[in-house]
Parts: sequence; structure tokens; C-alpha cells
Amino acid sequence: MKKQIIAGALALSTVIAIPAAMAKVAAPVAKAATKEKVSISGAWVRPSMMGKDMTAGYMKIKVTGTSDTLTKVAVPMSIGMAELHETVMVDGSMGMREVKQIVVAKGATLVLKPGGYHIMLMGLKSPITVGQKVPITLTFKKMGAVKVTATAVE
Ligand SMILES: [Cu+2]
Repeated sequence: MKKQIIAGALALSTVIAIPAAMAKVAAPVAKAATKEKVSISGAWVRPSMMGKDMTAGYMKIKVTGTSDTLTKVAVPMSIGMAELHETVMVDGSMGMREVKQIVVAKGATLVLKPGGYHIMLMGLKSPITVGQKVPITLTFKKMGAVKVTATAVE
């Protein structure tokens, strides 16, 4: 069916109505394809330490096809809240701060890891224990929301 429409458009390229119909056919396909341009692997969170209501999550985010910008991270309210953080050295001691966004170049892999960028999980409603699955939603400027499940491992 799709092939017929395209063939028709090529044959009647002077008719304005047909290219418009083609655009309608092409749009959902293009949208589905862009979702696949970010692939996330190795997502894990550190179990929270006794008496601490915070921990961190890590993963590898590979962006292909286009550059994109990670603008937001979130976890369900039943778990707590999340922020994008980076680890920084301040006067020789390790600290961290929130970052509003991270630009990932086309073809690059953004690695969230201990001592670097990480997803800070704060205000935990209950401790995160080994084996627990934590759903994390990452929002990208171009690709929109991408959901990933991170497992708590030591
Ligand atoms: Cu942090």
C-alpha cells in the first residue's frame, strides 16, 4: 500500500496533494525510528546505606543518528526524587553538584559512573536494597522520554 502511494507521487510530481499525503505516511515511521537512536545499557543503582536517604544510579547512554541533550532524570514519587549530578573536586576534596543538562554528540556514549556524572536519588521513601528494580525516566531534548530499569547491585 505504501509503495503504491510513493510510486503514484513520483509519477504525478506536479500534483501538490500527493506529496502532502506522502508526508502523512512518512511521519509515524520517522518518529518510531528516532526512539531507537538512544540505547542504554548497564543501568544499576547502588543500594542505599543504612540511615541515608540518598544514593546514585549509573548507566551508559549511546546516542546514534543525531546529537542529543539529556535534560532531565526522574524516578517515581513512591521512590523519591532524582537529579542529574556531576562529581567535582573543590579545594582538593570530592563534591558534587547538579547539572541542568548534558549534551551528547552524535555517536558518542555518555557514561554515568562513580566519580563522574550520575543520577542522584534523593529523599528516598524507603531504603534501596540489593536486587531492587528502580525505574528511571531520562528525558532528551530531541528523543523525548526514555525509560530504563536499573537494578540495585553492590
Ligand atoms: Cu550526586
